[in-house]
Amino acid sequence: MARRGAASNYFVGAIQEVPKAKDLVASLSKGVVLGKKGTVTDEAFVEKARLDNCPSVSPHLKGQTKLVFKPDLTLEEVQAKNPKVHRGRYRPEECRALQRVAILIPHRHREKHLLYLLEHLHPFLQRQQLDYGIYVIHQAGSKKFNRAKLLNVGYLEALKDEIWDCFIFHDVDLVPENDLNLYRCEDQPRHLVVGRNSTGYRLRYSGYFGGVTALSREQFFKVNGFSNNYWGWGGEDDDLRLRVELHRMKITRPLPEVGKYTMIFHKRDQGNEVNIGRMNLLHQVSRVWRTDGLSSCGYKLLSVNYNPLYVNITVDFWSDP
Ligand code: UD2
Ligand code: MN
Repeated sequence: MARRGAASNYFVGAIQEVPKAKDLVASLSKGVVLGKKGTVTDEAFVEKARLDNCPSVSPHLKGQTKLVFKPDLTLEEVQAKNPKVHRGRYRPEECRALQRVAILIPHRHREKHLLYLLEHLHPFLQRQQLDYGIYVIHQAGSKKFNRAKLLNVGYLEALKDEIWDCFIFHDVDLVPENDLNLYRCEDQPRHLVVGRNSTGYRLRYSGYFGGVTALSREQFFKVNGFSNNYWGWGGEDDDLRLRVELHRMKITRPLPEVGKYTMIFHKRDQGNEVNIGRMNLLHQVSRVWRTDGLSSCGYKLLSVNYNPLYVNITVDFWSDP
């Protein structure tokens, strides 16, 4: 299934500048994806062709679900409950999913949150009858955290496995409460978090674009992804909104009763202090978006592990301000 090779995981021995972001992005614009060697088996295609398309609304949706977070939950338990997920991937057996969706989760030192998210997200996505894969992009080292750059890495690396149609950029600590909040892309970028438990389920401000967003492969490519220059907390979500608006796209959201999330309680992490330069960066978006983004995203790829419930991509970055 994966196009990177047969091994279930591999380590990049010597630290090297692996990504050829420019090449990948250039080839995407030509409609070709690097690494695609026609390795998807013919049987898989034949089998897929035989299935009817899944309905636009899955019959398995439950609506609002009650979330329980068990303090002693283990990864083994979550794995045992998801026997049909392999290497972070699943596709419905009964029908052909309408979209291939990659969930990208930026991560460092939030293992418990990741466990709770995996526990809830896998069954949630399966009830939605999605052909999906979960990627966790882990920032190694103790440099300032860079959520946006990690998500750029996730996009570029995930496309080496599969030509995903849709990308969901997902905080590790946000758990969707309502199955009707569909994790798929539409003709405009979508912001899936209307409200959180901690803010009385109200939208924080009208242009708010943080937490969980859905952009198609083309929409994200068109805006050149996220900026790589937001180190520490804040601003990167507004920057992406400005990129979307510059391209005359219009953000849509689910209804308030549908776009509900529980944010697992946390304090501000060490290494993710508020970025006091974020307002200056936000003033430059229209000038720099072409040169700062997917097209200029350099990173050291340390490892890619195909775990049962998610693909773990570990990266390090060269510098922070
Ligand atoms: C808000 C936004 C978030 C982002 C952030 C500003 C919501 C619901 N979310 O989150 O999308 O725009 O503000 O940067 O409004 N993380 C780690 N380890 C760290 C630090 C961060 O894994 O040490 C990841 C993790 O996925 C986390 C995300 O980055 O959920 C955002 O960081 P946060 O949860 O500390 O920030 P928060 O809740 O204010
Ligand atoms: Mn948070």
